[in-house]
Amino acid sequence: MSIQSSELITNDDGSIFHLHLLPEDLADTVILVGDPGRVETIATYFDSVELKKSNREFYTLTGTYKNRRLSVLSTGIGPDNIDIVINELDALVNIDLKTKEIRKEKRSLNIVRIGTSGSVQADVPVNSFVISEKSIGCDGVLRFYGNAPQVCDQDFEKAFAAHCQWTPEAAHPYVVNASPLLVSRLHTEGITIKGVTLTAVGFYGPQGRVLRLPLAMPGINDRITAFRYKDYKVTNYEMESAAITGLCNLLGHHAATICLIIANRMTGAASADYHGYMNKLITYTLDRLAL
Ligand code: R1P
Repeated sequence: MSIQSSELITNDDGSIFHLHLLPEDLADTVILVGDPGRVETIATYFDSVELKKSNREFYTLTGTYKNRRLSVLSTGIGPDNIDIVINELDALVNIDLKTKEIRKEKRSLNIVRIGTSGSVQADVPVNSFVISEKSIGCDGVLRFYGNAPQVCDQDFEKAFAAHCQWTPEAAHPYVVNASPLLVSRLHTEGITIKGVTLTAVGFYGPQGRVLRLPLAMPGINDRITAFRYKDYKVTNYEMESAAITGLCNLLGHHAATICLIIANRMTGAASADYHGYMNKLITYTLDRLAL
């Protein structure tokens, strides 16, 4: 049965609606970044570039790094864009865009987000590299998918919401696991930290920042920092990891996030060399993916 055109929109050239990509444009390993400028930064390390396509905040570049074909794609900021990006990446490999029929043979992509992030633990300092072994989504994205509970750690969710006194009016947190294969490929003892990443739906109130407006959950960041579940504690805040991981788990792709800590919300420290450390994180991640 084919999917209706209104549900899976393609452009005149046959490309997918927002990303403007054709199936052949995409490598099996896709690096996601927030900033379109970071796509160019990553490409400076590539041996060759075969394709550049952009639409709105979505800029895709495909090339090779140490002979491995890779695509790099910018998502812009936030989990709403992630819903578009992951569904369209999946459609490119698992749906025939001409007939709009789901392919019988499914393909799995490796999807790795390289991002920036704020630490919520004093012992996770600025300039460290954190791999999100688990992600807590406070963005609501996964809640719109019927089979989401199958990929969620519901005991962790309950413990987190109870400890943090989470207000029911805010999207209820969901907890999802990164691909163990990608986590072990990206992790090096002494270089990276495995942690739990909190994915917020905004940058200010949703991450406990107060400028002129009061918070619905005052003191939330202190409770998040103090929360413990088994051996886990929340390490960092960003805005995309949980939606990427949750959607990839539902669709059968492998996902992981690795972030540079650029600020520490507990100590008030900020990185004095953000771009230098981001370049180190990029080359570190590319080398691990090229293995
Ligand atoms: C907020 O400033 C943005 O920076 C972080 C957040 O997740 C959010 O997208 O990540 P990126 O540097 O990857 O965009």
